[in-house]
Amino acid sequence: MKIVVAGGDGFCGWPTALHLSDRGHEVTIVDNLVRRRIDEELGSNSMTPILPLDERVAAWKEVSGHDIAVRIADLTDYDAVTSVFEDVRPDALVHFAEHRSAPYSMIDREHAIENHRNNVEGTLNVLWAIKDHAPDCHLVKLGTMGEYGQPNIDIEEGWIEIEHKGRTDRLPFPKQPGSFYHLTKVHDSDNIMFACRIWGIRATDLNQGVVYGLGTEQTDRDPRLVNRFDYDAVFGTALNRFLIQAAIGHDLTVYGGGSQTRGYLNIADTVRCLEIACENPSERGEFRVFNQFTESFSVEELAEKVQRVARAEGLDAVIEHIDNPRVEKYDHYYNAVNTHLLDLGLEPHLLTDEVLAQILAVARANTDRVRRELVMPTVTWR
Ligand code: NAD
Ligand code: USQ
Repeated sequence: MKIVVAGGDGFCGWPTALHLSDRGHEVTIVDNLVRRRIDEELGSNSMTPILPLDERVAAWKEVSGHDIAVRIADLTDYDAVTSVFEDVRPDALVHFAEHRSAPYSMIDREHAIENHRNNVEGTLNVLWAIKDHAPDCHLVKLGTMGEYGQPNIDIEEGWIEIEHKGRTDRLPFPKQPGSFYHLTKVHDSDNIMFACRIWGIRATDLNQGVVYGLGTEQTDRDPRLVNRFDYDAVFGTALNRFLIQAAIGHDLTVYGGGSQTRGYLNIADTVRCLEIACENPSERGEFRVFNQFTESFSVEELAEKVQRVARAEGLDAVIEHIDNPRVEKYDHYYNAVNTHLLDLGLEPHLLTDEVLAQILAVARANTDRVRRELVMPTVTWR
């Protein structure tokens, strides 16, 4: 298949582009490199030294023999988006190309608006371009489990059957997101669902949980293919941060009570989920939702797992409960359905001590690159 990977220079997009290319798909990466510019804005960096995009792609060609085309383009530039569709004529567009950090969206009014502009406008452009230039193209869009929030009922995959005053309907599952970033995903989902209904577009919304790890079968083939590994308090995510904190001798930063529970998955499963979604397209007019995570944990459980594995290697890994910079629920019910991807063949990489030890080893090999002043959170929700 001809597949565009928008956001293909990012943490999920780069290994997905390699994985799809390795499986024989004709891959084009579209990225405006804004994530690298945000590193400059925040004074942050990937813990792993990542090469410029053109050099990464050249290294992949050398290692695998496969070409990946690159278009430096911004999804909020409609002319650029339409020219991608006209030139590539993709069967599927995998859409990772958004600002993805909840704290980044909560820095101030300007960042909240920029998050909405970038994410909602970019996705609207993609929808209009599919309608006008590639009506059969399957949009595979990254949403997030955080769209649902933490309701006191089971979380279904996008839709829920409701009986109300003697009548029933299949309705979009209620959304209670926890940041302005997560809200952009809700707006995207609504826009995509509407476009499917009125224009007959085919789309899959992948409500992904928090991704951990960094390596996949493809990125591990050569050091030049290494994935980015965020550890700072703005872009770093819980489990990866705990592992890096253990590696540098920093206390593990559990926010507040620690009972906040989320769905998680290994980056090795992210790339496989994207392959499954692309190779099993939704029908024309269908807005399909998959909950893309494999296991659920509280942040306290994650910190305890990291502590156990780190202590076995002689590291301190003290768990510290710090004031929660966010506004979020503790001790909440959490039970989300995730059967669609499993039914289509996903075989999860589960969070074992061995997996944790492998990620910790990469973190320990790169401690000299960590800027310790970026580890404690500074952005608050209040
Ligand atoms: P990332 O920030 O590492 O990568 C995003 C990429 O998109 C970057 O390379 C960036 O330069 C590019 N981009 C952003 N806006 C763009 C635009 N307007 N035009 C072109 N390129 C643009 O993020 P990630 O962790 O790889 O996440 C990818 C997607 O998956 C996001 O949509 C995110 O919301 C979603 N997601 C991520 C996680 C996670 O834990 N990382 C979990 C659930 C969902
Ligand atoms: N947390 C800590 N300590 C830390 C960092 C986070 O306790 O040092 C807690 C947070 O308070 C939260 C949980 O860990 O309760 C998850 O936070 P996170 O920063 O790991 O992830 P989140 O902000 O939810 O965002 C990440 C990605 C985002 C994606 C989302 C999936 O950055 O792109 O959409 O995971 S989900 O959580 O399912 O919405």
